Amino acid sequence: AQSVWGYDSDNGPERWHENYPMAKGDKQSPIEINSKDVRHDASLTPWHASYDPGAAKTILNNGRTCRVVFDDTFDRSVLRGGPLTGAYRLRQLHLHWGSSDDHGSEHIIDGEKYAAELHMVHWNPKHGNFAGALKQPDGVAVVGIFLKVGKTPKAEIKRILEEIDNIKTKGKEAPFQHFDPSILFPKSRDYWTYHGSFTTPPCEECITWILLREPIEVSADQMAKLRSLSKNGENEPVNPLVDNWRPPQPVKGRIVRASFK
Ligand code: GRE
Ligand code: ZN
Repeated sequence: AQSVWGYDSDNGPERWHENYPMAKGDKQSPIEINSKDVRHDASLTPWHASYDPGAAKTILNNGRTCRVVFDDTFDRSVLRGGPLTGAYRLRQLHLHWGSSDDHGSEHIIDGEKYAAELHMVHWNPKHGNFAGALKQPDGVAVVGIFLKVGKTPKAEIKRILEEIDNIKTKGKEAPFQHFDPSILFPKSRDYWTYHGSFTTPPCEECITWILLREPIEVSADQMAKLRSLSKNGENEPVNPLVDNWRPPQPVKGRIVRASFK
């Protein structure tokens, strides 16, 4: 079996199950969503995020993604409503992206792949801590936001991209404070929801996905900036960090619900 998982042919998604058998489970993510198979659910209420800009701590490159980490030691930045019961605490956000603008998202909507997908990861404090939440079906809630290259780029993502030069290589970390990630939300709160998993090993099946229908726009330059991150450590040969997405997994009878008609 491969020593460390990644996205290359020798350690990529097709081989994750060798070390992480859950990767072949019945509730894996991402999935392909087809509007014709989605069930509108009028009982799905709106979701609300109440984020404290003071909870943002650091930004880092772990060689597989770029992640912003938040203080989750108390209920300071929380997500509630929608398909969720109770308040879930924001722990981190990160992105998945491609090597060109025509692919990079993990979820696929009616055949459409977006240039990137942003994941805001929250956990249910009734399970005590994050590790405990990963073992529970209602342990984690992820808001997924699609990024699309367009003419009216969202200025708010600049804050994250500005830091990229400071975390170019694997293992680099920089302070990232006073940031309210709700500035990244699109106008519409419409969403799809289903039960699935982490899209990275061990692929625990503990996630209530809340995927936002409206993508946010970024510029081609902004996407290029994201692709300038490296998988390699400092003073190692350059290996661009791109195509850190998992392909769609079997739906296996799961129903995707929509908050909108
Ligand atoms: C990831 O590592 O990509 C990830 C998480 C948590 C939830 C979803 C997800 O770390 O894709
Ligand atoms: Zn993710």
